[in-house]
Amino acid sequence: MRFKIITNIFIGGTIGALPILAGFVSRGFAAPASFLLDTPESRLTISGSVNGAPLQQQGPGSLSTTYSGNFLIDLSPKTVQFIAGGVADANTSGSWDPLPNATAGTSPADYGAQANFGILGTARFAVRNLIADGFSDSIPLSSGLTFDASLATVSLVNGEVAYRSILASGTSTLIGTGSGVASGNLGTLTIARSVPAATATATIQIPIAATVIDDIDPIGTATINFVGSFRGTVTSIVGDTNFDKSVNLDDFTALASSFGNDGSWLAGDFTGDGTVNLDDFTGLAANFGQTAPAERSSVPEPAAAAIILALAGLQHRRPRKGAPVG
Ligand SMILES: [Ca+2]
Ligand SMILES: [Ca+2]
Repeated sequence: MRFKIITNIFIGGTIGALPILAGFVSRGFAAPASFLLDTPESRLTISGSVNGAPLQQQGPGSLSTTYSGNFLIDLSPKTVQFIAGGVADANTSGSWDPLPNATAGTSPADYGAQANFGILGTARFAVRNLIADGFSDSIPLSSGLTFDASLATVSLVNGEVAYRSILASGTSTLIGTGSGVASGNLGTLTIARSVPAATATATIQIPIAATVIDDIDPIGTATINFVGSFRGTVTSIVGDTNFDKSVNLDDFTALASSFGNDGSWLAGDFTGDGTVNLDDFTGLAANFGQTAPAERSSVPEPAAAAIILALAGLQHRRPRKGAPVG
C-alpha cells in the first residue's frame, strides 16, 4: 500500500526529497505532542467529603485553582492517545490552614478545605505540590475532531494533604488515579492555520470529572471530585501532521495513507482545502527533516524585554541617514 502511493507521488511530481524518504522506509519516530497548558483556561474545582462530612471552602476560591505545565498526546489522523509523562502543576489558590507540617497557621496551598465533624469540631485540609497527568489507550477521533474524554484516566503523580483536627494532625500523600475524565462530555481539537499556510496551532479542550479516593488515616476516607477542564496548545510547521515538532517519516506515512482523500491537518492537509494532495506533499517535502521552534511563552521574559527595549533605544538614538552630524 505504502509503496503504491510512493510510486503515485513519484509519477505526479519531481520531488527531490523522495530518495531521502525512501531511505527511511519502515522506520518510525513517533513522539507525542506536548500541549502547553493555557493557565487561565485550565482550572479544576474540588468537592467531596471526608468520612461522610462534606468538604467546604476555607475561604473564597480555596476549592478551585488553575494549572500550568503540559501534557502529552499522540495524535494521528483518526485517534488521540494520552501519554503519561506530562506535568500539570496546580497553582496555589491562596494561603490555607494548616501549615505543611500540619500545625496551625496558613501558608500558600493549591487547595484549602474544611469539614465539620459536629461535636468533634472542624478538620482543616491544605493540599500542596499537586501534579496531575493523564493516560489512555488509543481513543477514536471523529472527522469533526472530537473524542470521548471519559476514555482517559486522570492520575495524580504528586501531592500532599496536611490535616489538622481535634482527633489527629498529620500529612498524607495524595497520589493515585481518578476514576475517569468527564463522561458524556466530548473533548475537542481545533487546528488553526497561519495565512499563508506555514504554521498551525492545535488547541485541545479536555473536560475533566475525576474522583480520587484517599485514606487519611485516622480521620477517615476522603472522596475528592476534581471537575473542570484543561486547555492546551501546540504550534508547529507545515509537514508536521502530529505536532511533535518534527517533520519525518511518521508525517509522510500519515499523508501517504490519506493521499487523494479528504482529511484534516492530522492527515496531511496543510493547505486547508480539505483534501490531501500534491500541494500538501510538496509542503511536507520542503520541510522534511526540519524541527519546529519550541513553544514560546506569550509573555516576554524580563531579559528578552530588556533587550528589545535596549535595541529600540539604540535605534532611536541612531542618526538618520543624511541628518547633519553635530
Ligand atoms: Ca511529526
Ligand atoms: Ca490540501
